[in-house]
Amino acid sequence: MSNSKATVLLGTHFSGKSTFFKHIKFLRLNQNIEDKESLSNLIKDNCKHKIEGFLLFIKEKGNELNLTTDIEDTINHIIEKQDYAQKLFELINKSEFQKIYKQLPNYYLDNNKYFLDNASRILDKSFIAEYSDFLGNNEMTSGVSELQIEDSGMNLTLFDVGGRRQYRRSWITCFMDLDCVLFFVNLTEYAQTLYEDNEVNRMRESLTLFENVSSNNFLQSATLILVLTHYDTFEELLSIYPLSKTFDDYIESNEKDCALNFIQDKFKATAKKDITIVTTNLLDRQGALKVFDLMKSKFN
Ligand SMILES: Nc1nc2c(ncn2[C@@H]2O[C@H](COP(=O)(O)OP(=O)(O)O)[C@@H](O)[C@H]2O)c(=O)[nH]1
Ligand SMILES: [Mg+2]
Repeated sequence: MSNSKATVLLGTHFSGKSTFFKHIKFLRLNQNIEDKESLSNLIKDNCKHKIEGFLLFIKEKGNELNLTTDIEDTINHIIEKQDYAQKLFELINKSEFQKIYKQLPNYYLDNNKYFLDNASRILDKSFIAEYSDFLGNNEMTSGVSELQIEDSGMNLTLFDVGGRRQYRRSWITCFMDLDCVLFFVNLTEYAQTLYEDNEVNRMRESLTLFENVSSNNFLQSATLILVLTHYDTFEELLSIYPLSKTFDDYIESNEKDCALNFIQDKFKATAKKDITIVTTNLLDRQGALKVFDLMKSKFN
């Protein structure tokens, strides 16, 4: 048996492919973050951009949310004056404002939660990005990135690819001689649509894509692992955005893992070959290692 193994990471955008790739790169190559200053500035800009989008969204929903005049005025001030300092920190730390935004599905989607929860630290003058910021921030992947590592006596190659529709054409270039496909699905995407087409639910797109991948002729001999990510925010989101809004065949339940089982069953039913499923939180290093170890166990 060859000791060279190749794995591709597939899935729609924001499903966690690059986060997993970053973890493995850092853990196995013992790398440090290069150019922390540029990264810190980039994260600051992304944070401002995200928060502005979030505040605009809240402002638009103003009446529905029963915002007080004080909160409304503060939001207007921050947006108009681009004042991402004291006023913003005061606002997002106000318990009455927290009660409002923590009830919005948007808070749990994309990486809004990371940016809002960490805004005071990130927007502080002395901010220097840490490993957790490197993971929490996201950059869109367009081309194919390759990582070669040695682990447990094996030469492992990982390919990370772009998840948006326009980048999926390049996926096929990585499909030759693969041993494993890690197919990433963000569990919170049932409440989202695609960036490319806001008429299409993201989890439905994942289901179609998963079916195509599982029936692809080039991938028949590869092990297929479904990696369900964002488990940490999934539970919180379920309580404010019911799964039955997306899947009308889902019967709402208070049972902890009912929604998770329902989603797993949907993917199992579409798969055209055997699959293994793992559920994880990729912001946690152990969460990434759980996936990595499972993948390696398939090579033994
Ligand atoms: N809360 C949470 N965030 C995650 C998880 N996995 C990835 N993310 C975040 O989701 C965003 C998109 O992840 P990324 O790996 O860039 O997705 P990709 O488009 O599939 O490469 C990043 O900001 C990550 O920090 C997870 O399990 N839980
Ligand atoms: Mg990516």
